[in-house]
Amino acid sequence: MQPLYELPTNLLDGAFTREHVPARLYYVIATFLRISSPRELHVASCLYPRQTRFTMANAFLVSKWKIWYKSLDVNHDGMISFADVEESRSKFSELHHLDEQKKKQVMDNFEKWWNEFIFRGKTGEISESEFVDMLNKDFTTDKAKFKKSMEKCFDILFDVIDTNKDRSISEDEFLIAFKAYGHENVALDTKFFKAYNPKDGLVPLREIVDSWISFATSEDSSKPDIVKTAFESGV
Ligand SMILES: [Ca+2]
Ligand SMILES: [Ca+2]
Repeated sequence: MQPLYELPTNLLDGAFTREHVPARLYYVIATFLRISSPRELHVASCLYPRQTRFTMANAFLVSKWKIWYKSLDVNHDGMISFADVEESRSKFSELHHLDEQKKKQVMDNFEKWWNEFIFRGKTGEISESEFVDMLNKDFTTDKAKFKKSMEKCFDILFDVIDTNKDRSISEDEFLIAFKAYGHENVALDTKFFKAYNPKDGLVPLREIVDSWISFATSEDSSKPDIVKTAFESGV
């Protein structure tokens, strides 16, 4: 880890005084960490940028978050808002011809999912940059925790999409889900589904969930990304 401010090495064994470091850094470190020796300052200055420096996920991952944002704009008005929640859950219930009890469950589940993973405590509209910033903040703060949260996000989402609960996604379930989310081009949706190489018309739920976790969390552009490829083809 690179320190924010490199102390001259001949100071490391000497006394630490205000003159040795920029005033702002001295203030931050001395006030909040209550340290007095140059060695402690050196350690602290290594930790300091972790908490305060603006870091960003790589361009590959950011480009995928932007694709994800666009894919969630169900009514295609350029913004994510509660109208997208309403439209996706109503369409989903209609297309599956759900009875009243199941429809209510789906309505509640969709809303909970959007609130927890997309709106994240915000109300009203979310712009693309707000969405990317929120994901980036969680990603750069704690990658393992972010991955866990994305695992939960897609486990829940595809558990709802797997309406017959056989832990597989059929072509029908896949197409209805994508139509409900405003992706109405059946030929492209079908091509997307076929990219998972379905066996007997089914793809294991785990495989689809894993592809989305990778889509939302992986910075490795050398690995093919099935979700990114599909959306870039026009899904
Ligand atoms: Ca919208
Ligand atoms: Ca199923």
